[in-house]
Amino acid sequence: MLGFFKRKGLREELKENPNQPEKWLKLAEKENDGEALSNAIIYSNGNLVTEAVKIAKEKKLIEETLKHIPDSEKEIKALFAGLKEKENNKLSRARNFFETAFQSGNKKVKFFAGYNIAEILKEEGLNEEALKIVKQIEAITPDSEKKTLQKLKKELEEKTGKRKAGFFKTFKEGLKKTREALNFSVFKGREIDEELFEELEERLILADIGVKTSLQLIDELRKETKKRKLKTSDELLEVLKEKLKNLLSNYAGELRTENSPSVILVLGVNGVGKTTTIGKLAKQLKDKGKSVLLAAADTFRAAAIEQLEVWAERADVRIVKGSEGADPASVVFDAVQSLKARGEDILIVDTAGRLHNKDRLMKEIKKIKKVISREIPGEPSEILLVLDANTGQNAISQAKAFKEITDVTGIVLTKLDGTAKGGIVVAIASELKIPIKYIGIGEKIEDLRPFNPEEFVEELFS
Ligand SMILES: Nc1nc2c(ncn2[C@@H]2O[C@H](COP(=O)(O)OP(=O)(O)O)[C@@H](O)[C@H]2O)c(=O)[nH]1
Ligand SMILES: [Mg+2]
Repeated sequence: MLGFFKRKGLREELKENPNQPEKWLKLAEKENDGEALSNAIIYSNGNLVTEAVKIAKEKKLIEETLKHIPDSEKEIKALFAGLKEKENNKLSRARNFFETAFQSGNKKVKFFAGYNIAEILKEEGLNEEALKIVKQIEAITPDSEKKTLQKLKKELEEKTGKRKAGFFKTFKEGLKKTREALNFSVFKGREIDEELFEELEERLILADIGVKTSLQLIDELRKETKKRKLKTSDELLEVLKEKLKNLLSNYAGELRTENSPSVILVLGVNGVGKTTTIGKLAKQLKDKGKSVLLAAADTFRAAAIEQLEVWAERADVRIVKGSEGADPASVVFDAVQSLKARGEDILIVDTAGRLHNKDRLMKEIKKIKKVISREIPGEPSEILLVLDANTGQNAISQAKAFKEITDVTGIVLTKLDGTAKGGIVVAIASELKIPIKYIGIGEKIEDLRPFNPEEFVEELFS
């Protein structure tokens, strides 16, 4: 009896005061009511679409809901029309509808449309295309759907050969320690107060985002809280996420390799991961169809030359080397000649970064650059500085020292997998203003990844 009155009560209440999307949802779920479900979506401006899609599993309810969504809500209507056609197994019609819904400005509608497109493409064996869509919607995945999307992504990566089952380290694993250090989850579901700001500030500093940048971020968050009248920590975290993405996307960039031939000069102190990075990069460029040559211009130690030889073999590319103690610039000269003679695309130069003798290093780099630009005008097109994320704030000092020696076109940040100091990425962007081009998250060839700020920030908060 009581249940009956209650239910009746809810419907009555909504008649009088319809702008209560959560209650419409409740009613829809209880009574399998398409009109209520449509109201839940419309009154929430599409924000309850995640919950609505879950409820609308049966064909009949999907059809009922579809009838009640007004035509003016073009994308939401298309989403449900797509669900209906998919249910009827009319996949190409469904896909057309989802494509329309995919244009929605509402992230949740866009996500579900994209997810369904990816599923249909997979069904049709178009795995590459499906993976492309998955990557497009990754950054807008609602929390509740993250696992599902990652599962689909993994499957597609395995199908397209981008991942050998259970072998590659995922990006998620690579950033595990930093994510744990930041541990943003403890800030969820709280009120915004002074204590929250202080804890958050401390957390940012601990993750090596840098004192200056952390203070700046917190300051901006305080202002935004007032301006946007933020109430909960969850809203605040969303704003922080936005800020980090904006900050980082100003300092991300792709490797320039359009010129043929082009030369990439790789700098950095001993042990940061130069040779390893060069090996990984050589393999990746080769897989893209480029012909690659390596120059072993770190002639300081015989072991360094041997190590590059091992990588050349692994990546199946040629190497030019001198003997231990040879003049690095003369090795580079030989390599450039060889590159030109064979008409190869890209030369990557490994160097010895003995920063303790700055004058000597400066002269050495200057000489190498001169040899290159004399033989191939306009080159080197990239001067990459490799930094080890484990060294935290020290990496910033190293970068500053190298900037005084030569111009740097991009940064490779290695060993993010072994450190909780991944926040250094943010410090690099905000303090050095040099684009981060790659990050290293392990020792294997596949563990060098182009730096993607969206993906990076999402991982930190996941
Ligand atoms: N875990 C991890 N180790 C790395 C990464 N990059 C390089 N290393 C390791 O760091 C060590 C030094 O690398 P190496 O390339 O010889 O540094 P170089 O002296 O700058 O040439 C090696 O043991 C590499 O395997 C990375 O992204 N993650
Ligand atoms: Mg080396």
